[in-house]
Amino acid sequence: MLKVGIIGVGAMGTQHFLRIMNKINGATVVAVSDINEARAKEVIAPYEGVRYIADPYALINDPEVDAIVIVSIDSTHEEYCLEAIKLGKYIFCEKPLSASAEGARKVVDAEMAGGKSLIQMGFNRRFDPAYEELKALVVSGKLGEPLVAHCAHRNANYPAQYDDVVAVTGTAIHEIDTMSWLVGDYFTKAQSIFPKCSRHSKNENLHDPQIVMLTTSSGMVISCEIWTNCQYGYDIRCEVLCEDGTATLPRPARVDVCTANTHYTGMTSDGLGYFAEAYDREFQAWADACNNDTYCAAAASAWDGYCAAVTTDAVLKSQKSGAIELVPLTESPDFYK
Ligand code: ISE
Repeated sequence: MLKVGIIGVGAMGTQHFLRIMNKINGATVVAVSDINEARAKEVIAPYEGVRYIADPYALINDPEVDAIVIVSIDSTHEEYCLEAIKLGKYIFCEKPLSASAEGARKVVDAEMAGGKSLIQMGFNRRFDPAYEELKALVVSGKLGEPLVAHCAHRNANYPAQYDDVVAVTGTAIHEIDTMSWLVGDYFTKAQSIFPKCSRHSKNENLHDPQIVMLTTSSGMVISCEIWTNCQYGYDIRCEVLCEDGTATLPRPARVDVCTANTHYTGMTSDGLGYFAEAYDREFQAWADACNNDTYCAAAASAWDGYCAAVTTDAVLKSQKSGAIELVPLTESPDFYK
């Protein structure tokens, strides 16, 4: 039984805690750390034997803890990964790997120096059945070479502090990792475009929606619309244009209603619920890999986390310059192949 320690039990960390306790075979949570002690204690209260450890470093070093789940604030991911790598413990790290490409590189270098792949990144869409099907079709070559893709990532409503930086490092980063995985290529150019801003944008530091344009090393162009306060629901779209046809991500099945000369299908605003199956599958894959003392090849690695950070850095640079920025990426080192 894999004994897990979780750092951070906010909305997503709590869901990960409950998922491991109730749905994942071969894993259980033995310790939780969070700056909000009262909240952490409330989350673990119904579960016997789960300890609250105030200091995240003490949790990582705790002898009972075999593996760490990092769901704390973004700026802390890098330091907790580095500490767990020192101890050779397996890590599940929510995105981003670090707040900067430089920091992400430090983590990759430390992991390579230790000689063992320890980090699985929380890029959950790699475990979503709809995305898996789309990728399988695109890589099968049945539709010919992929040329262009259009993605949209829409959240119903975001907290007032969400700004242009988090819209990239927290939201656009999903499109960045997903598309690089889907087409099996890395990015060489990135550009940020700010269209006319919606009146629903909650502060002057958020241009909502915004467009991120990406070019891959093979020349594919990918447009990503990032809209964090679209109001109407959680909506994820992806269409890939190939030489001999197009492939589009299906939307989740919902009841189809006809009434009063209207025809509609419902939708959700809950992003965690939308991808619940993907989260379950990524955690089961992680627990199985840790229990077999191996690494889950289907998951995103620290190198993927690094590539995403280099790309988001270039997008942030373009937000300021307005220009197309180079993404300084290369093929992955052999360690990650
Ligand atoms: C959040 O962190 C997620 O991971 C969600 O999937 C995404 O939709 C949201 O924009 C992010 O803030």
